[in-house]
Amino acid sequence: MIRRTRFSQTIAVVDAPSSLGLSPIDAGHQPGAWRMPASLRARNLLERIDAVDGGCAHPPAYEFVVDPVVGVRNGQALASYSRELAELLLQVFDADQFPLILGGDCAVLLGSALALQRRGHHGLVFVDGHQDLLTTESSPRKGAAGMDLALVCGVGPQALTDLGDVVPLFDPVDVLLLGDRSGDDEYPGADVQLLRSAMFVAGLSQWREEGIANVLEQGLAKLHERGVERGWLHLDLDVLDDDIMPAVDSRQPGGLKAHELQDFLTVLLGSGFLSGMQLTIYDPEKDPTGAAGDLIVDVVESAFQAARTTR
Ligand SMILES: [Mn+2]
Repeated sequence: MIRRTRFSQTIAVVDAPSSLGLSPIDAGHQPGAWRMPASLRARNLLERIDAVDGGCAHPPAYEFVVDPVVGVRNGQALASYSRELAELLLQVFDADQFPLILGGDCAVLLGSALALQRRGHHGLVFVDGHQDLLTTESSPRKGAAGMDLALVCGVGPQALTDLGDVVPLFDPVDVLLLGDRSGDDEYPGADVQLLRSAMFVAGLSQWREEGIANVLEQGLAKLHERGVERGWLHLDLDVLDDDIMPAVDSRQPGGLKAHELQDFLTVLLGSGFLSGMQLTIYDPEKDPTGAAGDLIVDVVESAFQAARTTR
């Protein structure tokens, strides 16, 4: 059985308003994911989850051409930004608070992973509608937001894999890859297939067939056997159904219902496993009615509330 403890840590919201990992859809226009932190804060997120302000890691200027040295968009900027975000996160850990990072695109994972590595052996619960296992060879758009999982597991250009004291930042054996509905074929290459084969994988259909509590129990048991007692949650909001979360970079049909994500969050937050978490990819510019942004804050608020009252 999954451990059930009452979530009692102080949450510190950390802004990571970065679109550095995305490619521009409209020429000359920076993708709007960087607007997510301000958009969620304007909905009183901090008050609603009783969080403190953990500050902001401001990204360098967004460039519209692919970094010629790294072969990834904003490659060198991302390397320096990841170090800055990691420093901010380490301050939150030192204060014994629970960081909730508001991205930004999925490449903010590099900063989180770097900070976690400095705090011991951690697992990664990677919840995403995609696998983010693209490489400079397989990615047509050359955006790190499609490569982030490969990068933190050590596959990719050295400028973005060799950020810390040890490579990789996460051992793929310590990764739970959950909720994908894009399929393995989207991520060619023997190197990333090897990574995936080491991971605990449960895509959207398995999540539903087995039930998320069972899936999580198996995944956390695997990590427990390896001596991994703490971990990080990466939550790309594109894991949600396109009908309720169309305000994302890479849309695809289907996905989780809001209550399914909320149940998952409640179980995981109540398990005591998490050292912190991040929310990524919501783009307020693609949410003219504001309904998708409202939904995010509702789900997060309900999940923390339930985890705080779990007995
Ligand atoms: Mn993603």
